[in-house]
Amino acid sequence: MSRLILILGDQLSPDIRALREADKETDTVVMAEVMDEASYVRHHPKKIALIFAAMRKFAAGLEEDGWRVRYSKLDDEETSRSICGELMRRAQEEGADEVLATEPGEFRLISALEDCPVTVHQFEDDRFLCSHAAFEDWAKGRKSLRMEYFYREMRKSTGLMMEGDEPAGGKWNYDHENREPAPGVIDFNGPMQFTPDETVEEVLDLVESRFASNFGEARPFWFATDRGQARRQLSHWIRHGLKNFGAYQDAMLIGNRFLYHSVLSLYMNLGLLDPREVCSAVEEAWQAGEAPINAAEGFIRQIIGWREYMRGIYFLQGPDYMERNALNHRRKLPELFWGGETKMRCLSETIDQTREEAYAHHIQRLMVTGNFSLLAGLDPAEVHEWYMSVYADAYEWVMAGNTIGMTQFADGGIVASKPYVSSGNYIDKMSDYCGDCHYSVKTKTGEGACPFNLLYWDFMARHRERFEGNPRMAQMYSTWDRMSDEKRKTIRSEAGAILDALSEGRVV
Ligand code: FAD
Ligand code: DLZ
Ligand code: SF4
Repeated sequence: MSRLILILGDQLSPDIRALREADKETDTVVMAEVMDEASYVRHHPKKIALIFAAMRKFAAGLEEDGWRVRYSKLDDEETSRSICGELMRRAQEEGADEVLATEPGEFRLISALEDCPVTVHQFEDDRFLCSHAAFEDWAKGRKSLRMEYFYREMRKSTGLMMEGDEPAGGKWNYDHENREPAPGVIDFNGPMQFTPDETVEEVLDLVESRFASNFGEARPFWFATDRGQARRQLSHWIRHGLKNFGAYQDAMLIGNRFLYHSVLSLYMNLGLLDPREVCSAVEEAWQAGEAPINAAEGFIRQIIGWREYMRGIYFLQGPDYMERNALNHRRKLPELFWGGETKMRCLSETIDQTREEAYAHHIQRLMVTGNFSLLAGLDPAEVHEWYMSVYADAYEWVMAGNTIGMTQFADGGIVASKPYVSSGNYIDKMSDYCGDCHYSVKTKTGEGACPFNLLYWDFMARHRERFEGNPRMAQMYSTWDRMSDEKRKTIRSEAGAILDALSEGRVV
């Protein structure tokens, strides 16, 4: 009896595990665009278009390669709602009684495959550099699971940027060289933009007709949708963007949405690029003297450090991780996150860009929308769902640690040793947003005071019991204590007014 080989929309790697386990002569590959996947959150239309277009091209490539492929388009009449439904339908058509799959990156889908009436064997996804077992081993018995220590182990096990047992250049981490505001001139025009071909155009029409009410629009569309294009973007960025990636990775600029960022998460997360090949290409550029050590190390740390670590945390913590709410934050997500009016320039800039590109870089996600959500006490599950909905690179295995852990401190401090919060000062230092804002970043209280300034101290005061014992926060509490009673009262009452306005749907 033949078997089915399931390839999901983010498993578009030619050597994906399920294909390696398969027999080209007798097995049939199943790929399906299904409504359950396209709607478990209200994905940005650009993300759906990216996935469907890349799936169609990948399926065509497999056929050219001699595989028998059964591909279901979303608007085919017979296509069922779910991946399991499609497996059952194809199993009957093909007379197959088992399915080989690569483990999905989300508990929801792993359970759906386990519960599917047809037998599905799920093989571990070995596109990641750290297996579940290796992460569990690393985590076992540790009091704290800090990324930096995990990262060192990953450097050793991959050998990337190592000189024997020592890190290249003598230091594990060059982050202190990586915190510069944007320079006067940015000599990089951003990611390569690809003109939609016939396949992409067909998908864009489909997405426009079926997902018109989702946040954002499918067109204009320029993402790479196959491995060849993704590789061109990798080379383009290494040649022109990498050298300044390190220094300016925390900078934010009105009108420059990508700065020196690679915009490669989209393609790595889909499987079009392998994280190993990306890291090796960066290491080679550094070895050839084409990129400084702080850029190469900083980038490799994001991939073998943060990316692998976030996945490890997700699978270690389990399905209830997304429900954690250590700070008991309950405020509903305000309309401004969906493009509603706001007078805060940093938020409007980041959210407008997110709607138009389905992309924002790390510091915009962390220190603008994430910082604001935490300071405003927004419900972390709603925050998580927002991020899952609006970014084209969003998958739960990588998103959860970033939202629930890193930005919202909802896991009580597993990912972050202290909450990532800041007043307006940080945003002012790293961006040009404040100069163009209704509020004044230099004003701490009263008319026109920057909401980040007020909400920052209010957050510290609200959560004093939890955080005052944290040595990394002691200095902030002594600054707070040195303020006059009157000033503290004013801050709390003005912050309270902002929080009330958010809860009542008034413009902030
Ligand atoms: P670059 O700045 O060029 O960085 C290089 C690569 O490093 C990225 O492509 C990515 O693969 C990796 N990386 C960097 N930081 C992280 C991180 N914290 N966690 C995991 N990988 C990282 N990344 C996603 O891929 N998917 C998500 O759903 C996602 N959600 C996020 C949500 C929040 C609240 C935050 C703070 C970060 C999130 N990130 C996510 C991480 C990071 O913001 C994006 O990977 C990055 O912005 C993608 O753009 P880039 O490829 O230009 O990244
Ligand atoms: C994200 C996504 C979307 C939008 N659509 C599909 C789809 O129609 N078919 C499919 O196989 N995969 C899709 N995906 C990716 C899955 O949701 C993804 O595999 C899981 O979320 C696990 O990461
Ligand atoms: Fe954002 Fe405050 Fe700066 Fe305005 S002044 S852009 S609200 S940080």
